[in-house]
Amino acid sequence: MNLTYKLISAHLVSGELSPGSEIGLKIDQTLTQDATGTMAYLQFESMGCERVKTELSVSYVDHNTVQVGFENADDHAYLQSVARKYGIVFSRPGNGICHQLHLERFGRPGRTLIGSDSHTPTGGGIGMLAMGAGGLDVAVAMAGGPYYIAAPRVVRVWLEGALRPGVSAKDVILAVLAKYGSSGNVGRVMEYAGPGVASLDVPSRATIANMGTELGVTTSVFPSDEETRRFLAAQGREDVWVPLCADDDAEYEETFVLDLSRVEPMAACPHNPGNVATVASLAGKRVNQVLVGSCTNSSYRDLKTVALLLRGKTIHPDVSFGVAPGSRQVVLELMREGLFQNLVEAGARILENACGFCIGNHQSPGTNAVSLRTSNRNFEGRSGTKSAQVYLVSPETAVAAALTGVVTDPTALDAPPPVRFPDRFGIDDSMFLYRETAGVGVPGAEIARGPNIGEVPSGSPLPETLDAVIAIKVGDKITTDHIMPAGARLKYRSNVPIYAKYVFEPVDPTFHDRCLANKAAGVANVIVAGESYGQGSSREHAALCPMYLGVKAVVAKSVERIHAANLVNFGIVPFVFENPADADRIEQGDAIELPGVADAVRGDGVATVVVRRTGESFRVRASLSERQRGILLAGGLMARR
Ligand code: MIC
Ligand code: SF4
Repeated sequence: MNLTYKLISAHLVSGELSPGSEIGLKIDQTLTQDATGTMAYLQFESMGCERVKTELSVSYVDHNTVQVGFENADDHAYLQSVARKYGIVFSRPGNGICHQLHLERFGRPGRTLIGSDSHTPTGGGIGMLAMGAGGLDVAVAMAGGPYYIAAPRVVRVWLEGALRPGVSAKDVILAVLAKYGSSGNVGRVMEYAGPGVASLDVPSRATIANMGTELGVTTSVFPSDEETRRFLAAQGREDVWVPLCADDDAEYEETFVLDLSRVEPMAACPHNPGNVATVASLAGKRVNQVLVGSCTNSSYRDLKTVALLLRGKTIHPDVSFGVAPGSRQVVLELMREGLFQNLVEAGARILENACGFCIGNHQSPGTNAVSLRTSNRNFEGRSGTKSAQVYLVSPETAVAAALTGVVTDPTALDAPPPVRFPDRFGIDDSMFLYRETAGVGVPGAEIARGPNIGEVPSGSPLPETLDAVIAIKVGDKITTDHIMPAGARLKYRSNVPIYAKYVFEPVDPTFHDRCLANKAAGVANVIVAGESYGQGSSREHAALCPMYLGVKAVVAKSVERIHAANLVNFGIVPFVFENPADADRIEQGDAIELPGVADAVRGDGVATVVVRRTGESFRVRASLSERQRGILLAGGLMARR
């Protein structure tokens, strides 16, 4: 058996482990972050549980920490009070980024973890089966319910050799992205194996697993070995270590052999993480901004590398250079070693231990600026500046550009000294609250509900025949950042009627008004899209807010995994064209009818779309499990409960 199937088998509660069929998994741990967490906990509250039923649930505050206006602080207070009441550990704002912190302090090899954030697979770096999910699915898991996925096909990435100085884990995952692309990998798991694994420390493995998300896979998994034990021991948690690996004769869908010694510094070019080129091919391009941080590259390993490379140097005068550490532990350790000073002395702008720039919350680049970032997503406009050109690079490439002012291959500069890890990090968990009441809670404790905390809307049953208008028609690779922008709009996450005003804002700001007019006229809204609809974030608001606007179906060429699950949870049928060329037979504004749509959902998922303008019709299909059919007919999971 491969490692992925071993982890699944140990947690299987329903279904058959054959690729593509729906399986239910017991979930040991959950995590939430604030931007998706408020909705997840409102949903959890409505489930009437006295406390969480998982082994461990942690609520992190790392996304909305800029706090312009009262909304974010109200959300934080709500989250803190919910954590106390229901037995959830609460990570205070300033403690760090959820995935980095979870890896350091709570992750356990062999356990399942779901998180209301798409980069939850970071935990795969220590042999967890860790997956991103919508907030409602996390709420269900906290209430003791299983998490459902399609049993995956497993790709083996066989690593040989070792990385050259100046080349690091980010370059490895970009090389994997260059091979597999950022779409077409739904239903896969990437499992890393081979002699090269031992040469990668845990933070490097976590970087690779983290950005596996950009491939669109369900998760990525590394074995748990001596290196994992060393990492956990340095965290004072050696007791949770178990060895895990695939059997020698394990089966895979395919094997991709990657010789680490041949990996070159890579960059993902604007505006997609799958748009990969070598750094050497971009050398000489002028750079305006360099930012180090995000859950991909903000570990002790990464920031120490940056600090060592910057020792005694000064940032180029035309470059704005910022560093957002992944956790307080990283900062404290670098301070103890006298290295944090290197960053400040070099002229770095020290940013909060949080997502910050990665989610476009601040540090938006100037008009047409070139920004090199160590984060994982460079979708158009995500930085807050539509005309900006964002490149995703390793910390080594980031420093090279920050010092020279132009894109520079770091292997052409002085080699960075190897990073030595402490045998034991200075452990200070004081910014994690309620560990003593974890799993127990304080029943009866009061919940802090400021005016920004809205209600969770619930959907209406699917009608027998759907009378609808194509409210919008979009192209390929539409991300959840297009559908439901974050950045400056993030603070409305807890208030659906307000946040819904911004659905499709970057594509067509009139979408909201059109939808509400159709809804008022008793006509449903349908979204038509191309390949890989709903790439990127796990944010369920990209389904919840459209539901609020009366969207009942999406018809796309393909839909990404987490988004498809979120659509079902909120009563929106995720159809795909039987014949993708039919997308040309339908236009925005077309009135359409789907006769017998509820019967189709009850049955084989195949429905007919009749286009009133032309009188033509074509077929669409939704691949649904029995469970999903029930949810859709009821109008969503909340409507059914
Ligand atoms: C992101 O990187 O896009 C986010 C913000 O972390 C999202 C979650 C969200 O939208 O709150 C994610 O990746 O799931
Ligand atoms: Fe935060 Fe960026 Fe990671 Fe999302 S990708 S969790 S915004 S650091």
